[in-house]
Amino acid sequence: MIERNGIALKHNMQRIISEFDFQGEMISCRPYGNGHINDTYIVQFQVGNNIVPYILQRINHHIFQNVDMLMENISNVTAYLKTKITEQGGNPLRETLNLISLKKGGDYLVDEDGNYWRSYLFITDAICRERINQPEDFYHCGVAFGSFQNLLSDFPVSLLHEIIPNFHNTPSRYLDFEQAVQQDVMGRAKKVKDEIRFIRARESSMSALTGMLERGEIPQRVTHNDTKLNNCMFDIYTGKIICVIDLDTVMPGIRAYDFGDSIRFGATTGAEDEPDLKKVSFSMPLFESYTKGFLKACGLEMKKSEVDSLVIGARLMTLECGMRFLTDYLQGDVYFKTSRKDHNLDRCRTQLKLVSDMENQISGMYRILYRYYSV
Ligand code: ADP
Ligand code: GN1
Ligand code: MG
Repeated sequence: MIERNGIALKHNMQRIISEFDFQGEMISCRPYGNGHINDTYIVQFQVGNNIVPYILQRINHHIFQNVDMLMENISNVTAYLKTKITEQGGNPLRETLNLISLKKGGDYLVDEDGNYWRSYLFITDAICRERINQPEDFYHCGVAFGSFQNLLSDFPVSLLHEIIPNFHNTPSRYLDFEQAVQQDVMGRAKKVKDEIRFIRARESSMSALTGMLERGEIPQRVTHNDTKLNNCMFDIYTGKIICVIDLDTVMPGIRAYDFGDSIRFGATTGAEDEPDLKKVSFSMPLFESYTKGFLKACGLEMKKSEVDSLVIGARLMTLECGMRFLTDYLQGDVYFKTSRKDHNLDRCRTQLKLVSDMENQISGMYRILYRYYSV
C-alpha cells in the first residue's frame, strides 16, 4: 500500500515502481531518510516469506542538471568499487551502492512529469546516524571516507564528469553569497547583518585551498565531496561502516574537501540545525577520532602541504557550508530542503559558531593531525 501522507502522493508511485526490475509483490512505499537534496523512499516487496526493501529516489534535477552524466559517474564508480571490493574479499552487494535496472534497460527513469528516478539495493542490517554517540563511531567514519579515497586512488579521473561545477570552489561560493546579499530578494539581509559581517571579514581566506591547488602544492584526487555522517552506513553487528552512500557528487577534488566536510558535520556537540548555539561547540576529541581513522585509511603518502591542507579544509568547508546556508536563506530557501521557519539560518549559525571555535584552536588541531601523520 502506498502511504497516503507525505510527498508520496505527488507522484504516480505505482507506475514508477512498475518500471523497475523488482522481484515479488510490492507491499509498501514511504518517504525515507534525512537528505537535503533528493526525495528518498523505501519500497518493500514480499518475495516468498521474505520482505525485500529497496531505495527509490527522485533525483533533484534542478540541482543535478545533467542526470545522464550524473548516472554515468555513479555507474562507473560503483562498477570500479565492486571490482576492488571483490578483489579484497568483501561483499560488493553491501559495501557499495548497487543500481537496480529498469525492465526496459537503463538505470534511471524519466516519468511523464519530467522527474528522474533511480533505485538501489537497500543496505540491510545497517543504520545511518545523524549524530555521533561515541568518539569510536567517528573514528569509523574517518576510516570509511579515507578508504573510499584510497579505493578510488587509481580510478581514471578522465571518466568523471564535473556534475556541479565549482562545487567546493569557496571563492566562487563567496561571489554567490555576495550576489544574494546585494539582491536580497526576500528582504532578509537586515536580519542577518552579524552573519554577513562574519563572512565578509573572512574573504581573504576563501582562496586558501583553491590557491594551493592552482600553485600545484596539493594533488587533485577523486573525492566524494559530501562526506556527512549520514552519507555512510554503520553495520549493526560490527559497529563499523559497511558502505559509503550518496555518490552524486563524486568528482575530481582535493583530499581536504572530504576531510573538512566530515569534520564540519560531525566534530561538534550539536546538530547541524541546532537553534540553541549554547549547545554547539567544536569537539577536539571528535576531531581527533576522525583524524586518526582518516589518516590511517587514506594512505600516508602525502606531502606536508597536503597534510596541512586538511586543517585548512576543516575550517574552510565549515565556513563554505555556513555561507551556502545563508545564501539559500537570503534567496528564499530554494536549494536545501527546510522543514521550519529560519531553518537555513539556524544551520548557517551552527557552522559559523564552529568556524569561530576552530579559529581559537587551530594550533591544537595541527598538533593532533601531526600526532597521527607521523605514526
Ligand atoms: P540526499 O542526496 O538527499 O542526501 P541520499 O542518497 O544521501 O540522498 O539518501 C538519503 C538517505 O536515504 C540516506 O541518508 C540514508 O538514510 C538512506 N539511504 C540512501 N541510500 C540507501 C541504501 N542504498 N540503503 C539504505 N539506506 C539508504
Ligand atoms: C547536502 O545531499 P546531502 O543532504 O547529503 C549538500 C551538501 C551539503 C549538505 C549540508 C549536492 O548534502 O553539499 O554540505 O547538504 N549536497 C549537495 O548538510 O549540495
Ligand atoms: Mg545524503
